[in-house]
Amino acid sequence: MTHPTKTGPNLSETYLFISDLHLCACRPHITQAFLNFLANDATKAHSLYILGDLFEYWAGDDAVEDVFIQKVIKGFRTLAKTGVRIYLMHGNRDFLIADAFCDAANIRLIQDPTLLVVRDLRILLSHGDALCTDDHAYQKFRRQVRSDEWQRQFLAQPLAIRKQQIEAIRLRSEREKSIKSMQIMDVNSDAVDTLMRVYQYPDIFIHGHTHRPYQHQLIVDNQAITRWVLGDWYEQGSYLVYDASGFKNIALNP
Ligand code: LP5
Ligand code: MN
Repeated sequence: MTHPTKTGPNLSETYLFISDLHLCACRPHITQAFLNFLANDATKAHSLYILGDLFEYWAGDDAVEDVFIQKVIKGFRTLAKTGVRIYLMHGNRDFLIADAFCDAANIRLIQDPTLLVVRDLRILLSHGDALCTDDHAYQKFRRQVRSDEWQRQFLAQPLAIRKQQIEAIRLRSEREKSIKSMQIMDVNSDAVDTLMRVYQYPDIFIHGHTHRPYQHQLIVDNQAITRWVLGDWYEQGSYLVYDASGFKNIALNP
């Protein structure tokens, strides 16, 4: 759906949205694709929004010393120097990212959800995992690991121990995902509708997490809302662009 009165030629800036890159030293071609994206396509943007799961996992900000992380930080800093504003939202895999990483990378951390207003277009941004309310095991886990007390205790442990614990969770998560239905692992439509009401029916809702890129047209309480689901970067990079011609999904060369 287009919003002709709201996406006219008056919009001179370009906004980019990405999520679920799952960057990891174990996938060097994706890291390179991302660094290329930062050095090329992203330089044309006014703002870049990363809607969670930038990293495969984040064990704590003491990981910034890592050579691989330093490479990513350098890519962000170079982009930020060109004047592009970079915003990052936590995902379910990197919610422990804190100020040390963001300051080093010249990135601003934003809350999940965040309402972005461009001219008079209201764009709601989220990672999306909080909307998977049918996935009770995951939501229980989420409540636990998002508590301040749990995070304080977890982060008090040495990095190597934290990484070991994360590996155990990752294994269990993969095992459990293999027997969960696709429906359980998708966003719950009532949860989406509720969020749309809370934010008074944004024009656009953008999220990731499910790795099921699509443009959905919703009607919630007679209000039209476009829900964009962003793709992951496992096989190929992609981004959603918003500029004078509206919204468009762009796939990067593999
Ligand atoms: O990420 P994705 O899309 O593959 O899967 C998610 C849900 N899984 C997760 C786990 C992460 O993938 C891996 C861990 C990331 C690191 C976090 C850093 C700090 C935590 C360290 C903990 C020691 O988010 C998956 C959903 C799927 O999305 C679709 O929505 O289904 O959820 C699961 O599979 C979770 C299991 O169902 C339940 C796991 C229970 C683990 C209990 C461990 C108890 C210890 C907790 C700490 C006190
Ligand atoms: Mn996710």
